[in-house]
Amino acid sequence: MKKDLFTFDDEEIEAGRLLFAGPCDFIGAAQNLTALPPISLPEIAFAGRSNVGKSSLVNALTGRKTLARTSQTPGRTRQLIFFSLASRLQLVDLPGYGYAKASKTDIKAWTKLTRKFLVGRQSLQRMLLLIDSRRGIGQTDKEMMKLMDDSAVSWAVVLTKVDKIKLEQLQKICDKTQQEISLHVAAYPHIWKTSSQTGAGIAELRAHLASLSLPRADR
Ligand SMILES: Nc1nc2c(ncn2[C@@H]2O[C@H](COP(=O)(O)OP(=O)(O)OP(=O)(O)O)[C@@H](O)[C@H]2O)c(=O)[nH]1
Ligand SMILES: [Mg+2]
Repeated sequence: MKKDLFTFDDEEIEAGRLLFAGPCDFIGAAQNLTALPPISLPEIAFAGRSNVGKSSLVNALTGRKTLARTSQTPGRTRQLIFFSLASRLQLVDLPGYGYAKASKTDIKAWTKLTRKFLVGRQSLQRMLLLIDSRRGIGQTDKEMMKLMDDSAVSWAVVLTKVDKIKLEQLQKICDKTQQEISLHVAAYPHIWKTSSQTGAGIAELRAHLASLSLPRADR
């Protein structure tokens, strides 16, 4: 019998592995709403501050080192980038927010695009809000949470870079994050703890995302 919703048995872990080991195709990049690919598959979007590790997480999940472009320079991903996984699930790498050097015009354009995407994208199953486990939730993350709540989009926190902190620090940040998300109606109750570097938590996140995907065509 399953212990709880967030523990996965071997079969579920394998389903996740299989989905993410399958073909992964670049669908397109959009800088504005008219350039979005048509709605076709259930979608998962990766949001978070610049440099939090969104593109790295997409790469770690799909086991491809260079699928999503990562960089040392914050603010690298400036478009919404779409990938299709075995025609069963679409991943969307969003531009990061909170980049200190971004101009007001850039921030305005980003907020408008993200808001419109959140409100109008019926295929969006879940937003993953990435939080750097060393920094915790900041002001811009809170604004993002509000934006997602207001858009009635279901979202979940993924802590990133857990390889960089000690276990007790991780426990503390989890407790604090749990307190914050309990205030939000649209927040998923579980916090994912991941490292794109060591692979920690990646198999579980794959299993979870597989449960949101379309079933395999050969079933
Ligand atoms: N140690 C460690 N470093 C990581 C991890 N994930 C990402 N990084 C590093 O963090 C930096 C930023 O990672 P990206 O994946 O480009 O971040 P991003 O959120 O896509 O950034 P933007 O596209 O600018 O919004 C890179 O130097 C990565 O190598 C992790 O799990 N562990
Ligand atoms: Mg990126």
